[in-house]
Amino acid sequence: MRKERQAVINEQNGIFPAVCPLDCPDTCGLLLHKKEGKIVKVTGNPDHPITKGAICNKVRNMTERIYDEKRLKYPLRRTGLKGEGEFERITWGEAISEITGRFKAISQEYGAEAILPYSFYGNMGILGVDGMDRRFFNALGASQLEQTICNAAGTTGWKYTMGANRGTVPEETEHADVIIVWGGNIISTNMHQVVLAEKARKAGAKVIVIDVHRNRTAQWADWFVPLYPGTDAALALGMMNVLFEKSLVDEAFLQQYTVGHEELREHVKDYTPERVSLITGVSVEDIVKLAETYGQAKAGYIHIGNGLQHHDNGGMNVRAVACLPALTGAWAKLGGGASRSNGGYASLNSDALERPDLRENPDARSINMNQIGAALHDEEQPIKGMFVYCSNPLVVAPDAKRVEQGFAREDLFTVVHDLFMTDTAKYADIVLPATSNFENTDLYSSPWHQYVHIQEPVIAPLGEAKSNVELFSLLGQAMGFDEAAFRETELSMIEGALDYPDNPYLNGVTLNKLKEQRFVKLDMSDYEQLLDHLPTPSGKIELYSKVMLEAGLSPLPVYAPLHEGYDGEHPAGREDKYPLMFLSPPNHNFLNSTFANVEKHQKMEKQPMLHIHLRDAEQRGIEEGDQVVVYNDRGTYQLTAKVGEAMLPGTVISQGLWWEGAGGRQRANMLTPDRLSDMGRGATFFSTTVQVIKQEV
Ligand SMILES: Nc1nc2c(c(=O)[nH]1)N[C@H]1C(S)=C(S)[C@@H](COP(=O)(O)OP(=O)(O)OC[C@H]3O[C@@H](n4cnc5c(=O)[nH]c(N)nc54)[C@H](O)[C@@H]3O)O[C@H]1N2
Ligand SMILES: Nc1nc2c(c(=O)[nH]1)N[C@H]1C(S)=C(S)[C@@H](COP(=O)(O)OP(=O)(O)OC[C@H]3O[C@@H](n4cnc5c(=O)[nH]c(N)nc54)[C@H](O)[C@@H]3O)O[C@H]1N2
Ligand code: SF4
Ligand SMILES: [Mo]
Repeated sequence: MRKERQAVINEQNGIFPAVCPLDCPDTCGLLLHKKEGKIVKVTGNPDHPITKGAICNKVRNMTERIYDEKRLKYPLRRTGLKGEGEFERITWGEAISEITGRFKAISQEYGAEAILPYSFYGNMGILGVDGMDRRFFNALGASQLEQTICNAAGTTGWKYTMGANRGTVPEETEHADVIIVWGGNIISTNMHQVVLAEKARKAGAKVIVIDVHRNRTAQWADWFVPLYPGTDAALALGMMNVLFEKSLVDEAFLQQYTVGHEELREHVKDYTPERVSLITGVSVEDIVKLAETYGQAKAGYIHIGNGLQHHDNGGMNVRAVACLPALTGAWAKLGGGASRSNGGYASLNSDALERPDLRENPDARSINMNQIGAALHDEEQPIKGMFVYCSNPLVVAPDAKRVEQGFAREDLFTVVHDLFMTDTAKYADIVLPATSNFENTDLYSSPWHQYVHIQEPVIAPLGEAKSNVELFSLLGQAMGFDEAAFRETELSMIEGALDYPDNPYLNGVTLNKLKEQRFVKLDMSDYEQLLDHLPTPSGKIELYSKVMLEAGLSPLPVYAPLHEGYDGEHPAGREDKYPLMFLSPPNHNFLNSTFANVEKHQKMEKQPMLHIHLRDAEQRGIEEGDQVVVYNDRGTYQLTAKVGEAMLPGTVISQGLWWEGAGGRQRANMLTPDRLSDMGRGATFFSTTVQVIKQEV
């Protein structure tokens, strides 16, 4: 491993192929331009069949982050109070021995389940986040983390219907003639889907955006349909009502490929356009027009975003939308169908990667990452040790004040491994410097397209930074775990991950090919028969799901109002002390909390803003540019008002996960609830109500 790494790194100048490591569906092919041992420019790789040389502004400016002077270069030990950010430099040897010493002591006194890893996908490299790290925590016997902060609700709702995370592949979508972008801001979050949709549009397709916010994508679309937050299931059911009423359904398709269409046909009679209009805020005419436009399409494609599923009823929202292409038979048309995540095509050998066999306590307790604040307050089964990597929970997890209070506990031993001194890292006892992805070897697949990538180091680690793989391998050995698994090289781990006969899509994807070509397409020969053997209990699209019934859910899609939030059918709520719904989706120039601390990206994004409707602003004496305070019982968030009509009255929106250490004033998640969604125990960030007042100066 060492030799190969050296060979690449020593090549001082030139252009090196790479892959974008960020938690973004596009997984772009990149080119790194190197001069005198430094990356001086990042461009798109024109040879990449899907991303074709185009990349976003965030990553075009990636060198600003890689070489940011604020990057952590050495291990640190806290000297000040938790949260103060005062640390001293220590050696790796000291860091490792302190961590292993403390973990051993905690295990002895409280059991290893008192230690909790907290990670997400700050770097999508699979070896570092679903590989060596898992081996370490498995062998340690630590508590397990339910990683449900992103799309768990939607995944579950989709899987009840379609069986697996496999939908329409991107290349096909340029053949669609009606494209519905439902709860996704793809201009900012999936830019190459926009390129494909634009191609379709040139050939006559219509693009419709269904969203609570006239975001960048809605501004680009042919038709923007605004609705009240969390009412998507009602809208989808209203469309189904019209599709059945007007005989715009494909009866032959329903017969052959679905179960439960007769039950659904009866059931949606309750969702008349009149009732659905009241719930959603979409006019009766628009509901009918939407259903007709979709029902009459030759090949209707629905892109299901993340927005509609970050709600109390998020699973059902996605479940309901996922039923639509089955009604019209769009699945059978080139370009038609739907996709939410296509990650299921590239599923890897997770047993080989994560080695669950190293765990002696497979029933170890599991903690939901959305409820980390509450878990850190649990006195009966206390968490005594935390290991945070590839995540920034103080900024990204809901109910941030409780999270912060939890991390502030003096009796909690916390390690954070990151590239930067994040708001979370300031609460750590030990902070460890992480390499950027361009400094390591790792394997990347895309949740959207069907190419698998390898990344090998293009520059040497900055300072004393170590990759996740190197770190957890070191820690494992220092703990005395003598299994060979802790000495395996990255390349050997990649071979293990790809050796997975259970997934025929991986046929022919090998380490050798990856090393030669940098990215390799999955074997998609099974794709044509996708609908013939869906991994649902019936093998068909389940419009009625017995499994849901067994899980205590409605077997047919239904609309349920949010716990905290209003729709037209529940107008009394509007008298409440928190009369506005607050949504905090991603912004254009950050990637979750990443880049929020990079000056260049901050400048591109300007400042944290609150979009507020003219009517709601007038009622509060708020004008454009005013400083406002958004608050509820959980916390406060200070923002600058942007007054307009970008959403229905009653909804306010602030994009982007700003953080305090990066110049933000408080954080969006100070306001968000840690309730779990109806399915998949997912996050409910967007099911929040608030009040807004003008800040007196
Ligand atoms: N630039 C950029 N790109 C990113 C990210 C980023 O932070 N910045 N994050 C990445 C990650 S991890 C993810 S998961 C994806 C997420 O990307 P998307 O799938 O685009 O999802 P979101 O941006 O969370 O939300 C999309 C839209 O849903 C809307 N929305 C909120 N509630 C509702 C609702 O109830 N109904 C409907 N119909 N719409 C609603 C929001 O207003 C927003 O416009 O993006 C990835 N790409
Ligand atoms: N209010 C609100 N909250 C949200 C969302 C929202 O829309 N609104 N979106 C949610 C969603 S969809 C998601 S996916 C989560 C994302 O939550 P996270 O995954 O936690 O957020 P990121 O900012 O992507 O990454 C976290 C950290 O990983 C670090 N990192 C990068 N590479 C490496 C590495 O190789 N090793 C180590 N050790 N660290 C590394 C980065 O520097 C960064 O600090 O946030 C969720 N939170
Ligand atoms: S963040 Fe997304 S669009 Fe930007 S380079 Fe990475 S994969 Fe491509
Ligand atoms: Mo996400």
